[in-house]
Amino acid sequence: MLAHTDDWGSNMIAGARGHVGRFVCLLISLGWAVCLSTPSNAAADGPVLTSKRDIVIEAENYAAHRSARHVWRSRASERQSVSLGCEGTAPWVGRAAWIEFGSIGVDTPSEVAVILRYSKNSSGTQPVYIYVNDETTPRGEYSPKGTLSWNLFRQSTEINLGDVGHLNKIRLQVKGQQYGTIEIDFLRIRIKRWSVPVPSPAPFTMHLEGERANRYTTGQRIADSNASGGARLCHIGCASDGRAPRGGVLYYKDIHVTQKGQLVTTFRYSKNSAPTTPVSVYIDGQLRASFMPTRTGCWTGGASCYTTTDVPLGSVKAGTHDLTLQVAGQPFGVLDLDAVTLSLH
Ligand SMILES: [Ca+2]
Repeated sequence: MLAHTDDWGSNMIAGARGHVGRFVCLLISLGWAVCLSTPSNAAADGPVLTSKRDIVIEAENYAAHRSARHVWRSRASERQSVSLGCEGTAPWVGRAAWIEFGSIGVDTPSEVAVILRYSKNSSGTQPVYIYVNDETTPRGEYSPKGTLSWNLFRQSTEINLGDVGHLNKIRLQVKGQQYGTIEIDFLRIRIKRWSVPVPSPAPFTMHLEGERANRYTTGQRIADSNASGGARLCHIGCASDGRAPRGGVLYYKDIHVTQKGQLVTTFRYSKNSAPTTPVSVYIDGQLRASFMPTRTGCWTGGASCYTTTDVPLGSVKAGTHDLTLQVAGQPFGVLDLDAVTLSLH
């Protein structure tokens, strides 16, 4: 059993090195202990943070190491700790060492800290450096205090590691000294600020092809390789031969606006008639704006025949709306409409 039964409120998690079967025990308020066995192959997946509670990993469950020395200690959690910083036998010469914990599995941006349970019975205050993921600069360091015996353990203060986009690995590293720098019993990872990103609603935008009006009483569909969707609605405001004025409406339905906001329509059109006749723009049957299309100099013949005009329509609620354009008649037409883009601002 690898978890700490005294770590109330902690995620009690085995490390990534793996053992044959493991148990996760939860103490509940009536004093019952509920133990769940997990398959041995689950250990290979490593701990997964599922709440704001701490992750505790036994030091001896490191995923990788250099010159780490496993030690049996009666007062250590699971009676095991890991010595860092020396090697061999007496006189225990100093040696650089590290242990790394992998597959920690914090995948949201968070501010994290670690707390070490450790012992130290060597001189000085040589620090332990703490690295995150594969970073080459330590995020934190901690100078262990003497505990009079390697078998007397204490907890460090909280060592803040700052913000991380994700947390997959933590490495504890020492330069090494005679008798060793530190023995680590376990590592506690604390999520100080749990930054679950709140997805902001996608900005609303909707593209309508002018020629795909659900209903229109003026205008004719015509193909044009320079038009959006390969076509536009021409002869809006005149007869099909382009001469006699003939007003009418264009109607677009099922405009699903995702949130409340200021709606702006952007019209793409061509125009080679006098700018004398405006376009009235309605939302849900209510007149919202009127704009005078700009003369572009040609109805068709290239992309330069088209221009765009932004027309603010005021506030709309989230929900389904419809858009109506209305023009009076004008010789040669008021505009050839290619597309309408709706957006919220
Ligand atoms: Ca079009």
